[in-house]
Amino acid sequence: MDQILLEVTVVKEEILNLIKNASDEIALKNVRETHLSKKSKFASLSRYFKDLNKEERAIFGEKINQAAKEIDLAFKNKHDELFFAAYQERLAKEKIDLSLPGINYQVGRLNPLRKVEDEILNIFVSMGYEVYEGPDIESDYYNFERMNIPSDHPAREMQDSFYFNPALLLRTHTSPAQARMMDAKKGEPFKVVCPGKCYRRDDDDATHSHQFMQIEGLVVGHHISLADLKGTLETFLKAIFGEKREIRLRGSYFPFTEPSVEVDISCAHCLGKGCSLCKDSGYIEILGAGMVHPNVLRMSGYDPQEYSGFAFGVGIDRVAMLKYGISDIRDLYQNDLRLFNNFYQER
Ligand code: FA5
Repeated sequence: MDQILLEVTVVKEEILNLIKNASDEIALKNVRETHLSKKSKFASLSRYFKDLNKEERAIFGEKINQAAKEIDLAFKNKHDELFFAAYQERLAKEKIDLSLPGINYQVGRLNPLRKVEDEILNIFVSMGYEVYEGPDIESDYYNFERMNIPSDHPAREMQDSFYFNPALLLRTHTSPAQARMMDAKKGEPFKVVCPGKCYRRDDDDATHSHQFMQIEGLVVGHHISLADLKGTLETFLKAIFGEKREIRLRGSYFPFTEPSVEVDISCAHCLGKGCSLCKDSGYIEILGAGMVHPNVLRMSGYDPQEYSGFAFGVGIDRVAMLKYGISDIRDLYQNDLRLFNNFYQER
C-alpha cells in the first residue's frame, strides 16, 4: 500500500514539475494533454483500486483526489502567471506617444443652399405647412398649361427651357408642384411648401444660374386674401433675415397669379446703398408671389367662387447669397471649402 501511495506522489510531483517549467501557454497545454489524458500515467494509477480492500481504497482514493486538486490548482496558477507575463510583455511593447499629433478628420457640413432650404422649411413647418417635393423632370402640361401658360403664351419665352421632347422638360420653376398638390388634395383646403431644383436657359451672371433652387408655397382655403400673403411673407423674411433688413413689394405679373407681386430685400453687400451685386438698385429680388389665378384653381378642381389662395416662389440661392453675403451665385456650385467655411461666419 505504501508503495502505491508513494507512486501517486511521484507521478504528481513529476506533473507539477512539468507545469512549473512550462515556458508558455502552448507548452502548458501540451502538459495537460499528455499527462492528464485517459492513457496518461496519472490516469493509469486507478488500476490499483481492484487490488485494494475497502479501507485501503478510501485512503488511495483520497490520495488520488488530493493529487488531482493540486495538479488542477497548479495548472490554473501557471496559466494566470503566463497570461499576465504575456500581457505585461505586450504592454511594454505597445508604448503610446501621447505627444504625437492626432489624425485630422475632415468633418463635412451642409452646403449653404441645403442649410437655407432647411431653415426656410422649418419656418413654414412651424406655421403648419406640409412639405411636398415634385419631380425635376416635369411635363409641359404641369410646368406650363396647368400654370395658365398655354403653348402660345409669351411668358414661356422668359423661361426658355431644357426640353427632352415637346412634352417633357427640366422644370423651369417649382410652381407645377402647386397643380400636383391641388390634384392630390381633391378640393380640400391645405398649406404646402415644395422645395426643389429648377432649370432655365438664363443669363449666367452674379445672380443668375442655369440651375438654381426654389421653394414654392401654396395656401388654398376659404377667404384667403392678399393681406394673408403679405403677413406670411413678412413673418418668413423677418425670421430669416432679422428685423433690420428692409423688404419691398412691387406689383408684377405672373400668368398663374392675379394680382401678382415681386418681393425685394435690401442688398446685404451694400445695405441698400447700391453696388454691382444689386445693379445699383440697393435691393435684390428674392421671390415672386400673388393670389392664385381663378383659372389655375378651376383647372385643379377648386371653385374660385368658394375658394381662394395665395402662392409664392422664393429663390433659395438668392436667400443664401443675402444671408451669407455671397457676391456671386456661381460660388454656391463650386464646392470650394475655403469659401464655404467663410460663408458660415454669419452676419
Ligand atoms: C417664378 O419662378 C414663379 N414660379 C414664382 C411664383 C410662384 C410667382 C408662385 C407667383 C406665385 P421668377 O422667375 O421670378 O418666378 O423666379 C422666382 C425666384 O427664383 C426669383 O425671385 C429668384 O429668386 C429665383 N430665380 C429665378 N431665376 C433664377 C436664376 N436664373 N438663378 C437664380 N435664381 C433665380
